[in-house]
Amino acid sequence: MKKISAAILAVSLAVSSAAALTSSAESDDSYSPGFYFKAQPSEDFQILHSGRAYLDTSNAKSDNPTLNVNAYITDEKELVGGFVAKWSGSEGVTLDNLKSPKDVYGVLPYTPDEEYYDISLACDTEKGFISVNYPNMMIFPDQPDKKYAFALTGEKSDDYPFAIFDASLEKSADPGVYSINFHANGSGDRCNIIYKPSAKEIIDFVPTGDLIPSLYINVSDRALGDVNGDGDVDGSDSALALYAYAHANVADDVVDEAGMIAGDVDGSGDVDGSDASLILAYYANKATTELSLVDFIDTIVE
Ligand SMILES: [Ca+2]
Ligand SMILES: [Ca+2]
Repeated sequence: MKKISAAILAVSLAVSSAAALTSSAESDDSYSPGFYFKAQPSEDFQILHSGRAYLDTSNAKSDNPTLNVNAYITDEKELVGGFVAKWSGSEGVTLDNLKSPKDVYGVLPYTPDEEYYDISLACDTEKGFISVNYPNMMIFPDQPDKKYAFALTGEKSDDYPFAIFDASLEKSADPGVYSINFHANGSGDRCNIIYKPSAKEIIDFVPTGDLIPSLYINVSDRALGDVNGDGDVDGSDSALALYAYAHANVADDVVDEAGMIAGDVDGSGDVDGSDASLILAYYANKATTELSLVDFIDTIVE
């Protein structure tokens, strides 16, 4: 907790030092930077077309299946000069093994002036709480030649995670949808981005909603697409997915939670006609393709 408090204090100091601080509510500037997660496929996790992760607990190799996740900032105009990102896992998700990009890749993603760089990363594994602070770099007005805004030095932000961490579940986890969520509410317990739309203006922005999408982890006790859990992915699974979609209010006794999770093969968050079609198309091509269901879907869905 000590590190987290230090991170909060650092940003408070940065904000109060800013010469011309404007709150986002008072500004008509419409720039909206945010954060997002991307999960990496691994032995126990598949990554669905939507970016959701999928875990089949019956086939997990580890007692604590572990998902490697990267956190990124969306900053298309490259105006951001500092931020605090905070997130936690839903019940059953343990966050751990937090690293900076320098730990992993040997470089920092934003490199205007490493001299001032003192990022802090804190992980409270008990509470499943992570806080990452890239301190405001725009607080040195006596050095106008310096470029204080972060500079993305790559072609796209996906090349540059600002933090890397693990999210693990128990192999015995109940089927359901788990998640990792950025903090949007509460003073001192929320995400915060400081950016500079013009030479004289600094904006303290709190990203919410679509600007900080959660990462979802779909957990089932059967393989993706095996809606009825008989060990195969075939036409009956497609039919069952379509039935569940058409009878959304009465399907619970026909398709259980694990089946509904397995049926959301594109990871949209729902089982619908698209999932039924994809399962059927995969089944029809099964004899002639070596692709997994996930890879097959990636080849035919935009
Ligand atoms: Ca089946
Ligand atoms: Ca779906």
